[in-house]
Amino acid sequence: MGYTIAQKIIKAHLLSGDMTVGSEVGLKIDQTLTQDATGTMAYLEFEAIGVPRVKTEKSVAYIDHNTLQTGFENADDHRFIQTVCKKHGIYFSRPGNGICHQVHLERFGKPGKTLIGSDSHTPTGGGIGMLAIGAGGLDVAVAMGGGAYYISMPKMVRVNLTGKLQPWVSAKDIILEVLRIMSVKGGVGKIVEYGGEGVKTLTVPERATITNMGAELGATTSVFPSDEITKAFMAAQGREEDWTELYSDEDAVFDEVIDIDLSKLVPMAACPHSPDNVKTIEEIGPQKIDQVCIGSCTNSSYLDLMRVAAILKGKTVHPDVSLAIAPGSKQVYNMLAKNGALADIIEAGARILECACGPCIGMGQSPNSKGISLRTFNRNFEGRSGTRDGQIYLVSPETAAASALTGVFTDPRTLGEAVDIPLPEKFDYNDNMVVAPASEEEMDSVEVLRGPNIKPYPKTSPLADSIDVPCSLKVGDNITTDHIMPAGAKILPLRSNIPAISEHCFTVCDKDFPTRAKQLGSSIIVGGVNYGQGSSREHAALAPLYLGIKAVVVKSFARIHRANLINAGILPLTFVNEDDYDLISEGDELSLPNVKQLIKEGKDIVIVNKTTGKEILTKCELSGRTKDIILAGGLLDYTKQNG
Ligand code: MIC
Ligand code: SF4
Repeated sequence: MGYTIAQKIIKAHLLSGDMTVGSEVGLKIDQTLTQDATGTMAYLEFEAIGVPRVKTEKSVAYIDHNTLQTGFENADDHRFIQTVCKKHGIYFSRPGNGICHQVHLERFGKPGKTLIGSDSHTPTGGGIGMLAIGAGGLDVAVAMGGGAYYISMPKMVRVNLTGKLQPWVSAKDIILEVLRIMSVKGGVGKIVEYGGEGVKTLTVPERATITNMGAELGATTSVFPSDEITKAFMAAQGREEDWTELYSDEDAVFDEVIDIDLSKLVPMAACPHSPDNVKTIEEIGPQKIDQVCIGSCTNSSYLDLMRVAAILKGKTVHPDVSLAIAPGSKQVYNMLAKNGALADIIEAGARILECACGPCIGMGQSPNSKGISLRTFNRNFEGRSGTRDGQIYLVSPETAAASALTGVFTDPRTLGEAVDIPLPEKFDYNDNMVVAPASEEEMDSVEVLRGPNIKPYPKTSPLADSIDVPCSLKVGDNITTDHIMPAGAKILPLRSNIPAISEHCFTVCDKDFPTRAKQLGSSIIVGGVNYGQGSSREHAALAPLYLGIKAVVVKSFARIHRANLINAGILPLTFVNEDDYDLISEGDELSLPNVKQLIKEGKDIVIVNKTTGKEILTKCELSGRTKDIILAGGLLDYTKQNG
């Protein structure tokens, strides 16, 4: 039996486990990436582990999220990350160099290698045939120290692409179609591999749009073959020697196959407030819009912005629309500036932002109240834009630019003859904004500079014999990490200060939660299906840890968040019978007798609702390793104990 691309990479990096679906496999990690919003914590954790120099082939730290410097906090964090990188063997991509995923694809990614990143959109690297996976900061810290990264062996999904996209239909429309078919939880426990004749019609930046937004499926990752098109992209980046060919075997076995005829796709949008709430632009109709934002790690490549520039050239943005554009990297920005496309964009009236995440993470450009905003980004969760009642639609750059001109949802196919932008033979690459680490001889003399906002990792404690605590919060289905630990310009500067950021935990759902949880001392949270979808931010586990949360009981978890809870020593429990969700109300007194012993023995855990007298059966599927992590009180303690 042959192997899929992902299975081939896993096999070549297997440190433990046997690749049986659902069982735990430990992988050797070749490359890591961090960004600044998760990076400060990841490097504090790396320091706590105590390995002097990273053991990976390449580790890169990017500054791209917290770039709005309205106080000392973000600049202090950047300086901390820069100095920590210098000391410990990590490359540092300076603010202004671009969004981690875009830059990593351009400059560092290599087909066939493993990459983990403390950001859920790390699968962007799958666009060049990497096994690129989003993880919590602590997992990245462990991998930098040479430790394995563990996943539960995923099922394999093949998305078979046939035909060719019609003019004006975009890679974004392909991933929107996949989301429409599979939903935001359809990818949990799976790796999505793209294949078929249609793959040959897609450039690397287009493939990367698809693997990037594959994160919204809940998938472990997504991957494309590494072929002649990949080779051409890498050669254009001056990195042909980093290219290797990679295909799945003819007789590879997939657990699921999805067929998409590219020629049948039309421009689409993910409507508020979920990336899988997909409709065609035609179905939405010519509704009035208020804002258009073009950029983010999904759609800010040179090809994307050249198409946008061509659409805007010689025209003016509609008077009722604010158009903001953030190029994905310095390379893209520079090339647009040199070839005149930037002038076309400026001339049309766009507001040009620095190359960073910006509005995608609520760092500015929040829309007006009830504002309809078309964005080329990957997430449209409620409130994420910074405007609680903002109505965010996720669209292709072509749809975004066309609509910015007309002031209403506009199908770009109405623009007439399509623009044909070829991939450049040579990108204008220059790594002068990447700072290399100190040499082994010099590293000891580097001083790590810490600002006063940087506070240590919260206190952990080993799992108690029994837990007797109330339920402090009950939430519904599809809770995102943006609900648990909101982002935005006001809260993001607190990412290295868990006590301060905890004051915002779950405030989107219940503004009194942090105070209540603190008053209760210790408590449990109850949730529905796909709890913790979205971002990889471990703060969505560390803030609850700080607020005394001992267990989270839900119908089902999203992958990265569940791993982050385990890493933080918080018990991730699932209802054996989903209907039992109804048997716990906020405020109920709960008891988990003998929980430590039951975890040790791998048995189901009974929650006694002391308020109602009802008993609820829950389970906590743990491998030997994750069991030990939970018993130790989290991955940091476990790693310190186990070396
Ligand atoms: C996001 O897109 O939600 C983020 C911000 O990039 C997060 C990381 C974070 O919260 O810092 C992610 O995707 O993991
Ligand atoms: Fe940045 Fe947005 Fe991409 Fe997250 S999804 S890495 S916030 S651009």
